[in-house]
Amino acid sequence: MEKILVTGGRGLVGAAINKIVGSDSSYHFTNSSETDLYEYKSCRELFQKYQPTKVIHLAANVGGLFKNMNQKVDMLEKNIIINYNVIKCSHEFGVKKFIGCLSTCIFPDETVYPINEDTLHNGPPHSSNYAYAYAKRMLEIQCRLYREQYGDNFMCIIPTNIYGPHDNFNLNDSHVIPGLIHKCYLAKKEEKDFLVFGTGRPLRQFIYSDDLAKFIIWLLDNLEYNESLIVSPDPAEETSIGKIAELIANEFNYLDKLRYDTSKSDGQYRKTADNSKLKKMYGDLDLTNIEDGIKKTVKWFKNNYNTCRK
Ligand code: NAP
Ligand code: GFB
Repeated sequence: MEKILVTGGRGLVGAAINKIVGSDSSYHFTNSSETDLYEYKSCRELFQKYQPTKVIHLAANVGGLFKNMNQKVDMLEKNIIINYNVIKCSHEFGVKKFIGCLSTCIFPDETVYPINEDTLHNGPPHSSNYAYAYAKRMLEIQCRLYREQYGDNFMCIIPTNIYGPHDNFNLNDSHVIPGLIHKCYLAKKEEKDFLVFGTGRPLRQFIYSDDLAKFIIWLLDNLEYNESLIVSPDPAEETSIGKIAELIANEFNYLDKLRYDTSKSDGQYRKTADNSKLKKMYGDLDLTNIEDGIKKTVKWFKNNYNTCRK
């Protein structure tokens, strides 16, 4: 009998997976109110209770550029602790498939673009998020060591920037899309400028959470595959922050009040990722385009304003 444990189960990605498989009783979606994964004892009790055969490990201390710049110690320590606990328990309880989550932002800043899965450790990450980046790189190392020493089927996916319903819309800690959606909503309500940080020039590849969820579920059944895998749109789908800001402003009919605060950091200019390994395995990715994804996310935010994370 399969038992699939999803850590971070009520977050952006966890909620997207739940939407697809929620009625399937073989899945258990855990969260911090059920188990604090910083505590090894609590983590072990969770595994003891559910005896998972597969694990989708999403739980992490997550945030956008400004949270990463301002909370480096937490971003390193909390992520290292969570990952250590979950992987150690996954081995102890004989989990036969483990999928952890890295990010395209943890790759070397000075590298040949587009990045691919083999370049992860070829240089230091960008200064803005090196704490989170090194914690995530240790996740990849830990999975690799368990594969080499014990033959465990532990792997990592490497998503690019993710967005969609159930994201964290907090103005200080969030990623750019939820942050700008919340900002534009408030600016229009208070008849103020819609202030976008930085120059708007940096480039990003964005993947809608429902699309990422589809690939994670597909990978779960692929027991043989256990190497790191980039999950992103094509490099040509790179979008500027300025274009994102305009798409969001248009959803609120507020383009004329869009302004830039260039005193704020742009962070990494680009982190273009090569998704050819995924395309070779999966075929047509059939991704949600950025216009539709933002439209759906803005609609969800407006409909869930009172209860969403902000
Ligand atoms: P998220 O919405 O913040 O969800 C992360 C979840 O982790 C939260 O829901 C939280 O649960 C849980 N968590 C945090 N600390 C915990 C603890 N001590 N014990 C138990 N649970 C804890 O993040 P996400 O965007 O879904 O990210 C999922 C994964 O993708 C993460 O590993 C992240 O690093 C990775 N990733 C994200 C992005 C992105 O752009 N969002 C890009 C690349 C990779 P509660 O809600 O119950 O507190
Ligand atoms: O999603 P984001 O915060 O993180 O995007 P990164 C930052 C980019 O959006 C910068 C611009 O160019 C910012 O100047 N931006 C403009 C804003 N206005 C805002 C705003 O109101 N909020 C935010 N957050 N950005 C993260 C990594 O990098 O990527 C994390 O730091 C994580 O570790 C994530 O991996 C996926 O894409 O720059």
